Amino acid sequence: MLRFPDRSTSIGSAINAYLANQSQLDDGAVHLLFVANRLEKRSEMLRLLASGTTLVLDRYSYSGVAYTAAKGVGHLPMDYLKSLETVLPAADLVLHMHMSAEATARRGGYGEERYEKLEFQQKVMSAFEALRDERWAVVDASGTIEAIAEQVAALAEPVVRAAREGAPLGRLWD
Ligand code: 2DT
Repeated sequence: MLRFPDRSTSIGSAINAYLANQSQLDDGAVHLLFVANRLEKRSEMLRLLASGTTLVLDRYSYSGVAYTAAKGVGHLPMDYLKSLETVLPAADLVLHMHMSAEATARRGGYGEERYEKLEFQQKVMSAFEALRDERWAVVDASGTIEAIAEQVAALAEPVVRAAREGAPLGRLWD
Protein backbone atom coordinates (compact mmCIF):
# COMPACT_ATOMS: atom_id res chain seq x y z
CA MET A 1 0.00 0.00 0.00
CA LEU A 2 1.38 3.38 -1.03
CA ARG A 3 -0.20 6.73 -0.60
CA PHE A 4 0.23 9.90 -2.61
CA PRO A 5 1.36 12.44 -1.81
CA ASP A 6 4.09 10.59 0.11
CA ARG A 7 4.80 13.36 2.59
CA SER A 8 7.88 11.59 4.02
CA THR A 9 10.30 12.54 1.20
CA SER A 10 11.87 15.98 0.71
CA ILE A 11 9.55 16.65 -2.25
CA GLY A 12 6.67 15.41 -0.08
CA SER A 13 7.58 17.77 2.72
CA ALA A 14 7.38 20.75 0.30
CA ILE A 15 3.93 19.47 -0.76
CA ASN A 16 2.90 19.08 2.89
CA ALA A 17 3.88 22.68 3.67
CA TYR A 18 1.82 23.84 0.68
CA LEU A 19 -1.25 21.79 1.65
CA ALA A 20 -0.99 23.03 5.25
CA ASN A 21 -0.95 26.63 3.95
CA GLN A 22 2.55 27.15 5.33
CA SER A 23 3.92 28.02 1.88
CA GLN A 24 2.64 29.50 -1.37
CA LEU A 25 3.54 27.98 -4.73
CA ASP A 26 2.54 28.62 -8.33
CA ASP A 27 -0.18 26.14 -9.45
CA GLY A 28 1.99 24.77 -12.25
CA ALA A 29 5.00 24.39 -9.94
CA VAL A 30 3.15 22.55 -7.20
CA HIS A 31 1.60 20.30 -9.82
CA LEU A 32 5.11 19.29 -10.90
CA LEU A 33 6.01 18.53 -7.28
CA PHE A 34 3.05 16.13 -7.03
CA VAL A 35 4.18 14.52 -10.31
CA ALA A 36 7.79 14.26 -9.08
CA ASN A 37 6.52 12.70 -5.85
CA ARG A 38 5.01 9.87 -7.93
CA LEU A 39 8.02 9.59 -10.23
CA GLU A 40 10.32 9.14 -7.25
CA LYS A 41 8.35 5.96 -6.44
CA ARG A 42 8.39 4.71 -10.05
CA SER A 43 11.23 2.20 -9.85
CA GLU A 44 9.97 0.81 -6.52
CA MET A 45 6.47 0.39 -7.97
CA LEU A 46 7.81 -1.35 -11.09
CA ARG A 47 10.00 -3.64 -8.96
CA LEU A 48 7.09 -4.61 -6.73
CA LEU A 49 4.75 -5.21 -9.67
CA ALA A 50 7.40 -7.33 -11.43
CA SER A 51 7.71 -9.48 -8.28
CA GLY A 52 3.97 -10.18 -8.38
CA THR A 53 2.91 -7.76 -5.65
CA THR A 54 -0.50 -6.13 -5.86
CA LEU A 55 -0.19 -2.40 -5.27
CA VAL A 56 -2.97 -0.48 -3.60
CA LEU A 57 -2.49 3.26 -4.07
CA ASP A 58 -4.33 5.81 -1.99
CA ARG A 59 -4.58 8.52 -4.69
CA TYR A 60 -2.53 8.56 -7.90
CA SER A 61 -2.25 10.63 -11.05
CA TYR A 62 -6.07 10.90 -11.22
CA SER A 63 -6.03 13.14 -8.14
CA GLY A 64 -3.12 15.05 -9.64
CA VAL A 65 -4.94 15.81 -12.88
CA ALA A 66 -8.34 16.41 -11.25
CA TYR A 67 -7.17 18.78 -8.51
CA THR A 68 -5.04 20.93 -10.82
CA ALA A 69 -7.67 20.93 -13.57
CA ALA A 70 -10.27 21.98 -10.98
CA LYS A 71 -8.30 25.17 -10.41
CA GLY A 72 -9.37 26.15 -13.91
CA VAL A 73 -5.91 27.39 -14.80
CA GLY A 74 -6.22 27.99 -18.54
CA HIS A 75 -2.66 27.15 -19.44
CA LEU A 76 -2.71 23.76 -17.73
CA PRO A 77 -5.12 21.71 -19.86
CA MET A 78 -5.84 18.08 -18.94
CA ASP A 79 -3.88 16.70 -21.90
CA TYR A 80 -0.74 18.52 -20.77
CA LEU A 81 -1.23 17.29 -17.19
CA LYS A 82 -1.71 13.69 -18.35
CA SER A 83 1.32 13.82 -20.64
CA LEU A 84 3.64 14.41 -17.67
CA GLU A 85 3.01 10.95 -16.22
CA THR A 86 2.85 8.53 -19.13
CA VAL A 87 6.04 6.80 -17.94
CA LEU A 88 4.26 5.55 -14.81
CA PRO A 89 2.44 2.21 -14.61
CA ALA A 90 -1.27 2.33 -15.34
CA ALA A 91 -3.77 1.35 -12.68
CA ASP A 92 -5.71 -1.81 -13.60
CA LEU A 93 -8.66 -0.51 -11.61
CA VAL A 94 -9.54 2.91 -10.25
CA LEU A 95 -11.90 2.98 -7.29
CA HIS A 96 -13.47 6.36 -6.80
CA MET A 97 -14.58 6.49 -3.18
CA HIS A 98 -17.58 8.68 -3.77
CA MET A 99 -19.39 10.89 -1.26
CA SER A 100 -21.12 14.17 -1.88
CA ALA A 101 -18.92 17.19 -1.22
CA GLU A 102 -21.46 18.23 1.46
CA ALA A 103 -21.17 14.88 3.30
CA THR A 104 -17.38 15.02 3.12
CA ALA A 105 -17.43 18.50 4.62
CA ARG A 106 -19.21 17.13 7.71
CA ARG A 107 -16.27 14.83 8.51
CA GLY A 108 -13.93 15.52 11.42
CA GLY A 109 -10.90 17.68 10.68
CA TYR A 110 -12.40 18.98 7.43
CA GLY A 111 -11.26 22.46 6.45
CA GLU A 112 -7.79 22.26 7.93
CA GLU A 113 -5.99 21.86 4.60
CA ARG A 114 -5.85 24.05 1.51
CA TYR A 115 -8.25 22.10 -0.73
CA GLU A 116 -10.87 21.28 1.90
CA LYS A 117 -13.45 23.81 0.76
CA LEU A 118 -16.91 22.86 -0.41
CA GLU A 119 -16.94 24.90 -3.61
CA PHE A 120 -13.52 23.69 -4.73
CA GLN A 121 -14.41 20.07 -3.93
CA GLN A 122 -17.45 20.36 -6.22
CA LYS A 123 -15.09 21.40 -9.03
CA VAL A 124 -12.78 18.47 -8.23
CA MET A 125 -15.81 16.16 -8.46
CA SER A 126 -16.59 17.46 -11.98
CA ALA A 127 -12.95 16.99 -13.00
CA PHE A 128 -13.07 13.38 -11.74
CA GLU A 129 -16.21 12.81 -13.82
CA ALA A 130 -14.25 13.90 -16.91
CA LEU A 131 -11.54 11.32 -16.17
CA ARG A 132 -13.84 8.29 -15.91
CA ASP A 133 -12.93 5.51 -18.33
CA GLU A 134 -13.45 1.76 -18.61
CA ARG A 135 -11.11 1.06 -15.65
CA TRP A 136 -13.07 3.36 -13.39
CA ALA A 137 -15.57 2.17 -10.79
CA VAL A 138 -17.47 4.21 -8.26
CA VAL A 139 -17.74 2.98 -4.67
CA ASP A 140 -20.37 4.46 -2.37
CA ALA A 141 -18.12 5.69 0.44
CA SER A 142 -20.97 6.95 2.61
CA GLY A 143 -21.84 3.49 4.02
CA THR A 144 -20.29 1.44 6.82
CA ILE A 145 -16.70 0.19 6.61
CA GLU A 146 -18.07 -3.33 6.07
CA ALA A 147 -20.32 -2.24 3.20
CA ILE A 148 -17.45 -0.36 1.55
CA ALA A 149 -15.09 -3.32 2.00
CA GLU A 150 -17.61 -5.62 0.35
CA GLN A 151 -17.90 -3.37 -2.71
CA VAL A 152 -14.12 -2.97 -2.96
CA ALA A 153 -13.51 -6.73 -2.72
CA ALA A 154 -16.11 -7.51 -5.38
CA LEU A 155 -14.56 -5.00 -7.78
CA ALA A 156 -10.90 -5.73 -7.02
CA GLU A 157 -10.81 -9.53 -6.88
CA PRO A 158 -11.38 -10.21 -10.60
CA VAL A 159 -8.87 -7.51 -11.57
CA VAL A 160 -6.19 -8.88 -9.21
CA ARG A 161 -6.84 -12.37 -10.58
CA ALA A 162 -6.52 -11.18 -14.19
CA ALA A 163 -3.20 -9.48 -13.38
CA ARG A 164 -1.92 -12.72 -11.78
CA GLU A 165 -2.93 -14.59 -14.92
CA GLY A 166 -0.72 -12.30 -17.00
CA ALA A 167 -2.86 -9.32 -18.04
CA PRO A 168 -0.26 -6.87 -19.39
CA LEU A 169 0.87 -3.86 -17.40
CA GLY A 170 -0.04 -0.66 -19.23
CA ARG A 171 1.19 2.89 -18.97
CA LEU A 172 -0.80 5.72 -17.46
CA TRP A 173 -3.20 7.55 -19.73
CA ASP A 174 -2.52 5.23 -22.70
P1 2DT B 1 -4.83 13.58 1.51
O1 2DT B 1 -3.40 13.35 1.98
O2 2DT B 1 -5.81 13.78 2.61
O3 2DT B 1 -5.24 12.57 0.49
O4 2DT B 1 -4.81 15.02 0.79
N1 2DT B 1 -3.57 16.14 -4.40
C1 2DT B 1 -3.16 14.87 -4.28
C2 2DT B 1 -3.22 16.95 -5.49
O5 2DT B 1 -3.60 18.10 -5.58
N2 2DT B 1 -2.42 16.41 -6.46
C3 2DT B 1 -1.97 15.11 -6.38
O6 2DT B 1 -1.22 14.67 -7.29
C4 2DT B 1 -2.36 14.31 -5.24
C5 2DT B 1 -1.87 12.91 -5.13
C6 2DT B 1 -5.62 15.93 -3.02
C7 2DT B 1 -3.93 15.32 -0.22
C8 2DT B 1 -4.47 16.50 -1.02
O7 2DT B 1 -3.63 16.74 -2.16
C9 2DT B 1 -4.39 16.71 -3.35
C10 2DT B 1 -5.86 16.23 -1.56
